[in-house]
Amino acid sequence: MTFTLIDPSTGAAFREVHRADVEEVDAAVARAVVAQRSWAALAPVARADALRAFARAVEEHIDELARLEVLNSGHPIGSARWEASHVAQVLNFYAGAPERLSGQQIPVAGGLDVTFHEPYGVVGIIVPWNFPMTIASWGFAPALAAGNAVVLKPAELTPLTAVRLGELALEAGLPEGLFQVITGSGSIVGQRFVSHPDVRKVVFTGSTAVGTDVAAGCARELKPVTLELGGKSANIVFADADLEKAAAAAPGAVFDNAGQDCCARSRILVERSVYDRFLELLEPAVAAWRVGDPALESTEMGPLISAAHRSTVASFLEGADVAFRGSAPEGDGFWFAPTVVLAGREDRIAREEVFGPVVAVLPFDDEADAIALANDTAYGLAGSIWTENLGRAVRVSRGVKSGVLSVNSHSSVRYWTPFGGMKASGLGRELGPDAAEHFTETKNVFFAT
Ligand code: TAP
Repeated sequence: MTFTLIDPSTGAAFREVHRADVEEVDAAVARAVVAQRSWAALAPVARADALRAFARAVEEHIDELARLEVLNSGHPIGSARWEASHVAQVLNFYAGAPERLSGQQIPVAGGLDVTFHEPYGVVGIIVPWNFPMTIASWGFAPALAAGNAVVLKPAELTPLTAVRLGELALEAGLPEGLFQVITGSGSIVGQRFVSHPDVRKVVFTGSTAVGTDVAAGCARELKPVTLELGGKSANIVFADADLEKAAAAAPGAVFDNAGQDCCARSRILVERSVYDRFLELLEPAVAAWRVGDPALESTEMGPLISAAHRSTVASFLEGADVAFRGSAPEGDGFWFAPTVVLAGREDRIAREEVFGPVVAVLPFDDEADAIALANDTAYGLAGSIWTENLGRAVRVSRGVKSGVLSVNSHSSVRYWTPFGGMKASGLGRELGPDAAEHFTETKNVFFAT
């Protein structure tokens, strides 16, 4: 059985990929169990060296990985190169972890009490199609560093870079079976990660609906799960902000990766007194956003991932009050012009994740109203606050229930700082200094003397 890959910028089929069945998953997990035992027994420095070698192999193939992502996912080449180098940086960062995963020595009477960070064993990682390489690395790099083996399931739409990373791991000298990439469907391969007794932890990134099912399945198996789910993040612009700067930055915050970004600031909340002025500034910034051939260095936004997804995104514009739109190529490919909608608080576009290049603009009255409006969705992943008032920046950033916020910036992801969502946006944190520890269980041993 195979599935067909489509180039989203042309709509043309270009490759068949193997679809694994349950028996193949079970065989991969069995290999992973064996590989993990030897990997965990290695000296920490040997695991660190192996991860650095893997990082070097990725660095040497940045252009190749980036071009695969352009073809498979329609990402602009500049972004795709950043993504590939980010994978190498994540590997290098967590290569520092094996030698730092220290336990504690706790004072007790009559003996010695020590804690150990034990790896889970085999970790199953399920990733979506929007950032196939980077999101996979947020799971596999710290999981491997902590002494686990990894089975990784890429999305059916975008498996190519993950498959290549699996080959590069072997070429770099990682043991056979330690890091395996299994292509196939979520309902077969993903579900088997959830139900397989030897997969001892699951990391799931994707939609809130599927994540909830995955979490329920893991609960039945008493299996820990990290969930990175959807978002409806707010970009809050106060009247005292540098409006030119805020308006110039707003398109990048929502149209990056054609809006197919869990952190997309897909709601712009603007203080009522500067609402009209902000829209005047936003319009030319949206018009200037360069949408087109992802293979060109100058392109800022490529196509959507599929025809089906384009229909879903378009459905959000039915009955919507469109203020203005940018441009997009005509013809084949899943193109969609960046779109700015004026929305009411109860509108579907103001509450549900679009996962496309559509942003809803809403006015607010004061600081308390801004916080209430920002929190008025099921989600809580990211967000931005634009103000020149430091006290307000502190108050609002403490008041907004999101896992990742930035002030006078839209930055969300740095591999050395924690990342993850509140409410329906997820459970647990990836990245940052503690991520490797999240792939371990604490064991306590008391030695009587
Ligand atoms: P999903 O449809 O949820 O798919 C995500 C992954 O789960 C895919 O690999 C999919 O496999 C697999 N899957 C599907 N059904 C499954 C099941 N029953 N059991 C186990 N695995 C299953 O999401 P998507 O459409 O690919 O991605 C978009 C969503 O991901 C958005 O909501 C976005 O916000 C969210 N996202 C969140 C983050 C973070 S870090 N919070 C980052 C990126 C994306 P198939 O390929 O077979 O469908």
